Amino acid sequence: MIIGERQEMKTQDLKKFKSSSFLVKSNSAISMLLAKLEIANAELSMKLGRNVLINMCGRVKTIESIQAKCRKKGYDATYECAMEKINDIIGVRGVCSFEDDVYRVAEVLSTHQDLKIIKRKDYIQQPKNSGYRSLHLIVEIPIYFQGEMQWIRAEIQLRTTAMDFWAGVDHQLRYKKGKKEAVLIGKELKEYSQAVAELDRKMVELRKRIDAI
Ligand code: 0O2
Repeated sequence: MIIGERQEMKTQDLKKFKSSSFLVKSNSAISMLLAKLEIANAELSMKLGRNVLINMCGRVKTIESIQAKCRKKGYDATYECAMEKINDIIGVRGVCSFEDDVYRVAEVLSTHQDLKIIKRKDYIQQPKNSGYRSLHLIVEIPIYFQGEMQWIRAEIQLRTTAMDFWAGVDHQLRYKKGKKEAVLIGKELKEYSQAVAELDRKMVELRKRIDAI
């Protein structure tokens, strides 16, 4: 297959993504991962005396977005290939006020025996070219369905409120890619990513001073 060649998903593959079993397993994985974030938050809140995760959410990637990612990456637009190669078909996000708490949440999750951490991508220490910053964990979680256990892959994105704000604005810009102004705005947004990193650093310092009072 030629990379970038436009491929539409066949009916049989679309059916698999729309099937009840796919949706039940995916939504179960999201519920389990959100529960894990809740538990990590409770544990850290108890220890630190403050709420650590201030927002969490989850979603199953839309079929359109799965198809677009297959096209972009040059993968076959089949159910099997997408499930094997795309890590974020199932995704949850946890948002913290402070950058050091992002790592605390990841640390607590790494102690959960029923969560396999397959890959850790630290875009906070090494931001993406766009300026995107977040900590990503590619994980597998066991899901029991119809008498069988299956490890389901998912992506956990952990970030601060400031990183989340930045990523939201950048996401809007992505839909305008190809337009002349978008390049200029992208450059400006990259500069603001550094300002966001600086703000995150200052906020941790401020919190430490508050804690010390
Ligand atoms: P969306 O918006 O979620 O549909 P790889 O794991 O290396 O095979 P992948 O999955 O592209 O490839 O990994 P990467 O780069 O870690 O990106 C995973 C997700 O992180 C993206 O999913 C986005 O949600 C988010 N992300 C990565 N880079 C950026 C960025 O520059 N800006 C913003 N706003 N988000 C980013 P999707 O499917 O690309 O997008």
